[in-house]
Amino acid sequence: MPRQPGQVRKEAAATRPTWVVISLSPKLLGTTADGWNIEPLAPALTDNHSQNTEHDSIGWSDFFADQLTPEDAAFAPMRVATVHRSRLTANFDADSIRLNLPTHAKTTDFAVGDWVLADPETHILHRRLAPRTLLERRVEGSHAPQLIAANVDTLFIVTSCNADFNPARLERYLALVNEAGIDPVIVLTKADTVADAADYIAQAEALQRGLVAVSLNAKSPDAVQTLAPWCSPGHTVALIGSSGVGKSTLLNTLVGPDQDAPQATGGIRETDAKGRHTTTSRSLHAIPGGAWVIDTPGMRTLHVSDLASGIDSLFSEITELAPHCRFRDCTHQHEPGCAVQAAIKAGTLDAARLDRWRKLLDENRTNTPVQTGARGNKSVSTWAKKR
Ligand SMILES: Nc1nc2c(ncn2[C@@H]2O[C@H](COP(=O)(O)OP(=O)(O)OP(=O)(O)O)[C@@H](O)[C@H]2O)c(=O)[nH]1
Ligand SMILES: [Mg+2]
Ligand SMILES: [Zn+2]
Repeated sequence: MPRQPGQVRKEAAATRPTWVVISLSPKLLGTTADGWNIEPLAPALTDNHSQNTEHDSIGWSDFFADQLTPEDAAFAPMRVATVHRSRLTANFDADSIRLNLPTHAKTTDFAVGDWVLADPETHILHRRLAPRTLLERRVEGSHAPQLIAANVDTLFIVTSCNADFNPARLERYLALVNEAGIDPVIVLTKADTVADAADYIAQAEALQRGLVAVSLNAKSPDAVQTLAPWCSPGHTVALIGSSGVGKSTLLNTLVGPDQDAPQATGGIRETDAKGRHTTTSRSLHAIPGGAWVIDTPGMRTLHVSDLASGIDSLFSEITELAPHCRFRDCTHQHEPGCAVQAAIKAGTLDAARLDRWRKLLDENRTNTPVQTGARGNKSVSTWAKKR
């Protein structure tokens, strides 16, 4: 079988725990009086595989097992590895397979990282399991949001210690990631090109309360150690950021030197550090140690829409001051008794950050569809979450 983009190397995958998929294959699944129960099957598996019988070791958990019904008996869970216009591939039984879509299904309804049920022989897709987390973004001119990645535990927002570093753009990514309920980490690549990355780390960590930023050389094997706290077995991380920041370089380092199909990487323009959009599709990869990593194409624009709560938590130091303003509808511009302006005067809040907060909120308000309720009440749409 020709190797698909994003395919997990069979040898590498074979070293990974895959028992959950095996344990849920129809041969081993059974209905008990009280419904599905995969637990009793685990001991049988331990005969062949004495370790790694933990159900979450490949990212599978009770969250997905609880969605199975007796009607799903003939199907096996598989994890979507790549999504293309007309085809999907998935990891199943330590192999990469092409999923056959039923006529009504569209590839755009699936995200890399999704768990799906499919026939283990024909690979005909049966259904998608509801994801635990879903990163999606609104694309201008399209009603449906674009699905970026599913079932991600940590989002590595990747930027470089060079002209790519831009607090306002990082804030946009953070708002998106917050809204999806995923933990963000800022990963500063190209630390080897600067004398000291400490200033970049400090600037990045100031963007959100509790935010962690790390710096590394994406080409160096040391990067594996730096990112290890987020790459424990069964965990899924995704790399997002603009083109040329080193997402695919980092992915190759995390997968290690033995892979036969490394991700392509490309140079950047000297003048402004912009990349060439080398990666064109999202893909899921197994890495030694048992985590999964999703590589994504560099984003050109990040349209801010329907991210009100993500923006609120991003700028929590401002939103927490607002109730202390004298007027409930204070715009924090010229009103007397404004707690936000007082914080700026006292030097505890950065005026540039207030400015960026206002711009992001305005943009979000302009782009978020407003729905008219049953009694004519206007409410902000939560279209993305209602699908
Ligand atoms: N010196 C140095 N170069 C790096 C580092 N990370 C990436 N590069 C280089 O930066 C360029 C772009 O790297 P890619 O991995 O292709 O970037 P990308 O983020 O995947 O880009 P797209 O696929 O276009 O989104 C390549 O020439 C890499 O060798 C790093 O930490 N240090
Ligand atoms: Mg790339
Ligand atoms: Zn105010």
